[in-house]
Amino acid sequence: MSIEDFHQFLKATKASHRTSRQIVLGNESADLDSVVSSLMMAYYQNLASPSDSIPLPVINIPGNELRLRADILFLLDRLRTDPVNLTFIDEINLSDSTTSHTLSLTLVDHNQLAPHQAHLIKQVSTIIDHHIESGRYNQTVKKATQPVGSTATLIWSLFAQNRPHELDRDLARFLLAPILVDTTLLGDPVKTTDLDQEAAQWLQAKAQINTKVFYDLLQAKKRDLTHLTAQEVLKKDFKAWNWNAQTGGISSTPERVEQLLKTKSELLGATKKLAVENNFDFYMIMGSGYKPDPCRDLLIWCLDHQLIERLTAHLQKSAIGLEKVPFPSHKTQIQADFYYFRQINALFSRKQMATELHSFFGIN
Ligand SMILES: [Mn+2]
Repeated sequence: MSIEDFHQFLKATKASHRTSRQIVLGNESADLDSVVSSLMMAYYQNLASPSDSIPLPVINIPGNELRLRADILFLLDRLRTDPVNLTFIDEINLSDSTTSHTLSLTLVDHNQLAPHQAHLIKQVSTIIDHHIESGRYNQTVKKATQPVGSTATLIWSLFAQNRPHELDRDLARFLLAPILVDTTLLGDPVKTTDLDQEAAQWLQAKAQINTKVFYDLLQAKKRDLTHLTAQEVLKKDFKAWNWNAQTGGISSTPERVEQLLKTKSELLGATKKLAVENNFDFYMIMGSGYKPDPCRDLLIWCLDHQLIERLTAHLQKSAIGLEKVPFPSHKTQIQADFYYFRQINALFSRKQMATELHSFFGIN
């Protein structure tokens, strides 16, 4: 089997995307892991059940936002995969009440639907994911969830166990990319598990690639924010949640907020705009960088002063840890309803932060 079969498969999914009822849905941040995993999961389902209708991988962002994800474009290009054969969430209609009951959804790289997709919960039939389970599905939902470094590791495991020969050099590179990026070249002590190591080793043997060079190229693409506006930086890696009584979101950025403010002076305005547009009670920007060691800072927008007091007290006591530090004022002064912190444990990313928020706000 070769990459050409995969390309033919994508072409076929695109040709029938308007009528497809079997959807393989990635998460709304549409990061490298989510995109690779939804494409490869749909491909796997098709190989495993060729007589069923073709599963449609759906990238859970509007098509015009793919250009914000240079690492994904780079990887697709290396595989000679034409983005024109990808299907984005704005190209299909999941909300048509006359037909939505006939949908069958596989959730990839998330197990809780985004707030604006929460009405589709009854259509979820399968979940493959590495986030903490929200546990809101009944037992008929087929689940493969495990707290590994990336969902791509779990997809690899499906292929390795059942269809190892379908992964050629190019598809091995495709699956390897998110595993390397999400585990920081298998060096992140919080995220990397034995299964990630095993997956990477198996894939490396097929991929015939210098993994360090490959990783550095992907990271450089991911971290380059030069040509993006503040709003695009926030939308590049964005997730929202509905909790019991609150709604909120987190944008992750590969630069510290302190650095970003130097080049994107409209950052505070763009943050507030996105928060208001989404009716958020709370919106957090998680900045990350190296100085030279990993470090993170947080910018939080919140209108409710009591809520932010209680929340930050909770986070201060958690394993993540917060320290209130002066706002780095370059040209911009901090505005009312904004709060700025240094994150004490810089190894904890949005995945762990979301877990803390779920326990603080109570899962919906
Ligand atoms: Mn992931």
